[in-house]
Amino acid sequence: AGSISKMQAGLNAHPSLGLTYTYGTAGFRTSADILDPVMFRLGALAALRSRAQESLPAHISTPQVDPMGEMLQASWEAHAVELANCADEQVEATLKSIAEREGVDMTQQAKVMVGSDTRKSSPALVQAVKDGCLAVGAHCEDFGNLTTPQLHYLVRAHNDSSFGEPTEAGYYAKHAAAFKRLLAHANVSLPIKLKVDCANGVGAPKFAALLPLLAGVFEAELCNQGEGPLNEKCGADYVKVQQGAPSNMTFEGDERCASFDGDADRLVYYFQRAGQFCLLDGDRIASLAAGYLNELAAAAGLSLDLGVVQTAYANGGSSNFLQNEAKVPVAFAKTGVKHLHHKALDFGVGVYFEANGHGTVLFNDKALKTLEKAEYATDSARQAGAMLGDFVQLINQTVGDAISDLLMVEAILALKGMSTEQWAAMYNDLPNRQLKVKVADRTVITTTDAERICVTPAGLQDAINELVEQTPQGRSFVRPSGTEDVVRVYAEADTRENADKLAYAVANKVF
Ligand code: 16G
Repeated sequence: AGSISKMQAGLNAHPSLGLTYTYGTAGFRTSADILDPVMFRLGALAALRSRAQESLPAHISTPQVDPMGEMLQASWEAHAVELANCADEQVEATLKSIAEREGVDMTQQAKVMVGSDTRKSSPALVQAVKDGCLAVGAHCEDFGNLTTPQLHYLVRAHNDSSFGEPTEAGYYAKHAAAFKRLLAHANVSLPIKLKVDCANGVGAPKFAALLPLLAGVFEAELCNQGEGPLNEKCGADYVKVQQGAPSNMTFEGDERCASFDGDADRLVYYFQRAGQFCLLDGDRIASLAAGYLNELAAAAGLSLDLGVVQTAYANGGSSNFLQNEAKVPVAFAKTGVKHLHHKALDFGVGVYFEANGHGTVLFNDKALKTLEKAEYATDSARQAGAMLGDFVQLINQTVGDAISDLLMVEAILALKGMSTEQWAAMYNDLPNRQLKVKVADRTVITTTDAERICVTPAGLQDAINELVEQTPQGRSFVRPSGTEDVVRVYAEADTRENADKLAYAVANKVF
């Protein structure tokens, strides 16, 4: 009876608004004003998820996360939708039914870890999650403000002590130590200096908290630290889509700059070349990382089976470079981190990045065993092997992490003695254009082959093929967005003019 009254109290405090919620890419994506009942129910669901994994904590931010710090399993996404949309009177029965279907023992202990960002809406949403946990008798630990990847790290470290200390301080210590061990091998003048646009998000205070641990080795000047609205005219997405600098940031010459996005899971770089803005996106980060980690593996005499996972948005220039020049296998996955992450685990070392700057590098069990058991013939091979081990520590393998990815890029550039200009010269991007098209029902568009081919409506792919054939180095695809009510169009070609022309012609076929 006690738990029933707690549930009822929770439902009274977080009543249904009678709305229908859909689960987009990795989360319920809608206005914070209407998320209160959803977060209450997700708190209860996360407790069940935790129980399903024998008391391993699960965590919640709007994207839900599994106990090993990875994205929520697909079957549980369906449970989340069912629970978010049932009537208040049905919440308890729905939870019971999900528990039965998943074979969850409701008497098991449960723990939920929750983090939030700097937005005004956060405290109320966190309270709703806590009440949801309380309603089903689960323990909820509130970590306060965190970047999304920090929360993934904490969940993983909590469940796997070999991963790191399960505290925020542990996150900083682990990454700073690995970075400094790597930098000890670099022949560059220190400290390395960088300007970082923090998108007015939670990345600002969190990155600032790391910097003292890197004193003397690395310095960053932070902009957009929260004085304006989140992601407004700043942040990784703005910079990538506008192909221009964020506001409130000035830079000169070849000064190297980076942008996080609002929750610090995306990273892009940029600088100026002869007064021209020059973007280094997720494809560039993947190419840099894949090339260098392959060099280290070769120097260590190890075969680690490294590959890169890209999405349809990867610039053709990068895919060509990787496959034909760097001789790295490239696999393609659908947009959305969980698809790339999954595919990356097929490789020993799976480098996955979306062009928008979201990604990481995964070392699978086989690769980790190879590293652990390696016997080295020479000191330099041993050193290369140790450095690979340091990259395993430096890279947040739970999910793309702007802070950890930034340190990885800086370490590689320093170790290679490579300038920003040289990094940008690895290959040339094909000019490209992205458009969004509003249609009555975007679900009529379905795709296959990692979203590169359109299956329905009939005839659309033929029309795209025809336009692409008329365009030198042309490539184009359309897909329904997973986060907005639009259809997205991508086109690339030999010139900016041709890329624009192709994109608009394809967009016209979508109507
Ligand atoms: C989400 C995805 C991101 C993807 C984007 C595409 C996660 C954690 N995030 O933000 O990876 O690039 O959606 O959005 O998976 P779209 O479907 O609207 O183009």
